[in-house]
Amino acid sequence: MTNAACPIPERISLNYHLLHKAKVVDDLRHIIVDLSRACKYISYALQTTDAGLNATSNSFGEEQLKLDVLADDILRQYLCESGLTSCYISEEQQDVVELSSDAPYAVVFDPLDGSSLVDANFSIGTIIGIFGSAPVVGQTPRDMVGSLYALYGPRTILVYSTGDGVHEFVLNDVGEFVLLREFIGIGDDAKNYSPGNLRAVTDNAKYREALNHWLDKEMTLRYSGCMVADLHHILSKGQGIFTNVGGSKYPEGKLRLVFECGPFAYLIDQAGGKSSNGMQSILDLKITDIDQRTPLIIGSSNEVDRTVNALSL
Ligand code: FBP
Repeated sequence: MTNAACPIPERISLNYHLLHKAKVVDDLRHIIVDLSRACKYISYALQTTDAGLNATSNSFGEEQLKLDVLADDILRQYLCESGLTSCYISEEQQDVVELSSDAPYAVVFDPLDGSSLVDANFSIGTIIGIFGSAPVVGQTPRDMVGSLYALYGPRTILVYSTGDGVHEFVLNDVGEFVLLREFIGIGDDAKNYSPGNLRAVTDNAKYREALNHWLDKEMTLRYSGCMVADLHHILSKGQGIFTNVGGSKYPEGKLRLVFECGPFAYLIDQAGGKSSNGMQSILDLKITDIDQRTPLIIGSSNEVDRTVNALSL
């Protein structure tokens, strides 16, 4: 709605974009704005809280950093405040957390992806997926109504899609996410590669062959150990391939379907890229368990196809 009283603002806020560009229903706009507020507070916490290990551990037996626990709690607070969340699944919670059964959305998230890197001051992030109904188990990532991530680096970035392109925002000096780029695209061919779970090459000969192909082609290695940063790099450069496939330590690869691979498969697909578990699109994988892992090959579509053939999973 623009008229003399409401001209298009100079800086496009996340709320404005959701209302006037993505044109999503009010409830979806509100929960995304609430989630962006949570990410803003996580960003501030990273800058102001020490990164010491907490005494607790999560359901996967991983030691929880204070910041893991804090990020999880901030997201819970904002989901409760939204009044729009029926339940949520978090990497830091053992089971589905029920909030209000008559609320419209089920939310999945990794509150602090790459948290083991925080003491090295690497960029880390938050990954969030939004389903239009519960239960999440039994659905596929393609059933999501939106996906977003925050990247806590030199600048705090938020990227979202609700099914009409991928759009990037930056947290400004007065604490508002303002539009940086709309309709981010990924080209079909890759020049950069991000090979995760590289320990697997010792017993996965086809992964070693894939790695050798990238080395022989003198492609550019870009890998930080944080999925959010590494996939944001692909979106920022408009090309690249990211992999995390199985070996003896992680037979299905290290990454979880529900709150890591699914939300990124949604975003990368919306940007014109592709994802696969080696046999089919990540988007079409049925969610059978909240902590199921899946091999992930994602990024520029031609390189995904070539790598899937090379791995012939
Ligand atoms: P956490 O969510 O426990 O941090 O693990 C996920 C992750 O850190 C991803 O962000 C990253 O892509 C991957 O693990 C790194 O795996 P690897 O160390 O095997 O390369």
